[in-house]
Amino acid sequence: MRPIKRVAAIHDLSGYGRCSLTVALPVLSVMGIQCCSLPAAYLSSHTGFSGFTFHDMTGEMMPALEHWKALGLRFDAIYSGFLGSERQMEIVRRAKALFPEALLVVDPVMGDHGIPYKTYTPGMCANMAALAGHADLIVPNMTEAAIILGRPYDTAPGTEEAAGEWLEALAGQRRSVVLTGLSLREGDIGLGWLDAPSGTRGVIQRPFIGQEYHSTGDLFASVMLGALLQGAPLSQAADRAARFVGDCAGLSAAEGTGTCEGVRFETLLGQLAGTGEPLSPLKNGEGEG
Ligand code: PXL
Repeated sequence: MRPIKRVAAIHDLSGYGRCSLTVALPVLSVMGIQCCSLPAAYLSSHTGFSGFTFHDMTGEMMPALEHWKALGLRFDAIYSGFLGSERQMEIVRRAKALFPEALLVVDPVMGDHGIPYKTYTPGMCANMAALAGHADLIVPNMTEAAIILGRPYDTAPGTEEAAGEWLEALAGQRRSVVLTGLSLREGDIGLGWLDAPSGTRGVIQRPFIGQEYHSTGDLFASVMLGALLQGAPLSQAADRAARFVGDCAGLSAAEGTGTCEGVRFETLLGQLAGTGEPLSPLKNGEGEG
């Protein structure tokens, strides 16, 4: 039996609001991937709601990573998202040093619509941009791409050619990039992708559902990573994730879900299941390895 794929997921845990670990855990699990969680902070809700509580977990992070190392764990990917402090960005880099075999996937969560999230200071944004520079794959939205590149948000690309230039700039010489929130035509939304190992790039556009929901980037990145670890090439993994997010947004719009609550993915999770290897019965004495 193929050993289970394993991800170290370093994001916040927000009790309410469908983002970060509360998305990554169910998505990766249903796709047959073990999601080992390293909560960077506990929030009662994501920062889009007023009055949220915030408990920093920085002190737990290196000891947890060292414990995983002592247990002899290996990771197929280290997957980071929303982080709570500059120090945590350094910890993600140290995680990669501890587990060099892992693909470093950085969703450089910093903001949306040209505005940083409430807890993100300029120093944190600079450190996140530096962390992105060490990643194997980054998944910025337009706001985050503009911050990383030091370009004004209102110069974000609206043509395939301009998107290609942003992708090349974000990729540097070695990084793969999926740039979300790319709209090439009125009524469409999608992404641009650049696969560094093959040197290929392209765009994907889908009809815009008409409502923007909170934290769809977290759902997108988690599904895409799951598909990548199942063996899909980057373009197919991104397409799968875009379709799933689109389906969840469509359901949310039909059900009247509040945009701050994130998209209703729970009842559609089954769409993601069963695409890994066929299950084989466990033989006596066979463990996880
Ligand atoms: O979806 C990104 C995200 C993740 N985690 C927290 C957030 C946000 C966006 O606002 O507030 C806590």
